[in-house]
Amino acid sequence: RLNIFGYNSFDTINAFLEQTAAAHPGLAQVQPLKRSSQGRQLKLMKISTNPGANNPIIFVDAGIHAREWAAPAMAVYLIHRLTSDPAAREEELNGVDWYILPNVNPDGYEFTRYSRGNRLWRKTRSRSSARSDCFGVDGNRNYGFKWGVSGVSRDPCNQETYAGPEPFSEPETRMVRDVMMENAKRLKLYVSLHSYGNYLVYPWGYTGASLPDDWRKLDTLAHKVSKAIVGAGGSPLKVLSAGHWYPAAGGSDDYAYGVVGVPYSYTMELTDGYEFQLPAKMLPKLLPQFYEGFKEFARNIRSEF
Ligand code: 0X9
Ligand code: ZN
Repeated sequence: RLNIFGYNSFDTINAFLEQTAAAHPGLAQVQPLKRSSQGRQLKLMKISTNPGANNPIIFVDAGIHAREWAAPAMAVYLIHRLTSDPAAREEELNGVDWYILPNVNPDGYEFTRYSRGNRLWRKTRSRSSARSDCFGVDGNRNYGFKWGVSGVSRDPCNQETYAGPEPFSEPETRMVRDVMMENAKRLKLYVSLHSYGNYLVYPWGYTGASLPDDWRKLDTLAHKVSKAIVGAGGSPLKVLSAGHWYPAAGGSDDYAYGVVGVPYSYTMELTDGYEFQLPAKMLPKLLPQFYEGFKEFARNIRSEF
């Protein structure tokens, strides 16, 4: 049974998606994607009051880094609010469709939950085959834009930033890529949820030496979102380019912006303290605060597109 202010198993989250779609036909729909390395079925939640309208799409994913538990919790909470709160139909869902992938690294996530796993595992759990006996790739170094040029390890046994044997070596990153590509025309905002540190960063992530031409637009919207979160009692977000924070190539944010052509692309790092191990009792405060940030995103996407 799902705990909306808790850390749920991947299976519980998937069941919640199906229950939500069944309870709100015509509003919420599940699109089955493919399977993770270990065979877990990924499901995309599509929420729309008017699926035929060709609305701009906001695409949110979470959990590419296994240990960052606050991220899938936020994605689940987003789905919950968008579908259960009647006010959302007049506001957040007015003229905007939401595609949410609440856990894009289920193998890693479940490994952080097993008592014989590792709570601080970050990567996927793919087997690096002939190359080594080590497991896993950093999904946020695995995307095919400027792959490998900065902030990565080439060593499959590196626990943090191994970029993989080639771009999109991981079924998990290929699935996110395919969702982006199939919806490229309508995709106007992409947010990848991570933790921790209260950052909202935008391209470029692969370098701190240059910025996109329209970085001011990305920066302005990010500051509005931060303000909305502060208005709800949250801490301000640190807004800057990802590469000015620290350069790291192969991230999903750069791919969305640089290859897919998504005009607004961000990585959002939830929480200000407790690092990766935010106690669940903090979620009832944190998640509604960040939800106000997502409402601000939606208001701006609706008025611009
Ligand atoms: O290093 C990352 O992948 C992200 N930080 S985390 O602590 N959650 O691992 C930041 C990614 C920012 N985007 C790019 N560098 N492209
Ligand atoms: Zn992360």
